[in-house]
Amino acid sequence: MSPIIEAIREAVIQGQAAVVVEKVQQALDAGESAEIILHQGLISAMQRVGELFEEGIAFVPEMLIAARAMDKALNVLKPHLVEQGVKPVAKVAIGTVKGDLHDIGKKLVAMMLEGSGFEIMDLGIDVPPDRFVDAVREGAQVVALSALLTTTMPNMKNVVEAIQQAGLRESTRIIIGGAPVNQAYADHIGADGYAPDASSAVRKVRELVGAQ
Ligand code: B12
Repeated sequence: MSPIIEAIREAVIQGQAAVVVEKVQQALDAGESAEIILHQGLISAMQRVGELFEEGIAFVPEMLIAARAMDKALNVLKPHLVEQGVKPVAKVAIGTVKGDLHDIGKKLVAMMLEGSGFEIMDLGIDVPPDRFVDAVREGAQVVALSALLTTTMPNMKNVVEAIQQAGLRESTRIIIGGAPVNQAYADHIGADGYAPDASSAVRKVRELVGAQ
């Protein structure tokens, strides 16, 4: 790993947002690829923060300040990660399910979808099933659900059921993602698809709506 990427990773772990933003800009100016900065710098740092939390070395405030630093860095990276000026392919309503406050993975998926030509309705975090139903009524053809906690995964099933009960299931494609879920869980709750990360999410959503 190059020294600048290592410095970005370390600064995210330490939650030093201003340093992270400065170093990300420096890395971009030096010709480093946005994907490498994202994966080896930012995402790898968040994985480490998760491990430190499991080991009882980091606590919720440390996770929070690391997340803030990553969020600021994503804003700098965004124009470099996404293609600009693509025509909308379909409308996607994305949100983190009820009870779950994890924002970053969902935001990254939204950003990559937007850059690939999808129109995004970002419903935010802690989103109740009815809000997703409303979004479908407002024109979303795809519903994308994120959950990072094993305790909130079952709320994805509630969203699938709410869309079904509203009589909108046939016209809606539902994709799920987030660290604790997988394809088997998607099949189990009757979702149409699963993707493990933001770039495969774009491929999967394209496939679901029949786009090239
Ligand atoms: C940052 C963080 C927080 C921050 C979140 C801040 C924010 N603004 O998001 C705060 C401090 C709020 C937090 C709180 C808690 N957290 Co937390 N958190 C994390 C941490 C360290 C990083 C998450 C992250 O941002 N990762 C980086 C992003 C880019 O990755 P990602 O979210 O996985 O997303 C990618 C994929 O999963 C996928 N994806 C995600 N969503 C979607 C959606 C779709 C549709 C698709 C297709 C794909 C997709 O694509 C993304 C991009 O590649 C993780 C550890 C970890 N390794 O994940 C713990 C972790 C998720 N948290 C955990 C816990 C336990 C908690 C708390 C319960 C702690 C507590 N005691 O209070 C609370 C719960 C609060 C709540 N109700 O939600 C546990 C969950 C354990 C479990 N199995 O349930 C983890 C795994 C830590 C650990 N190792 O124990 N947390």
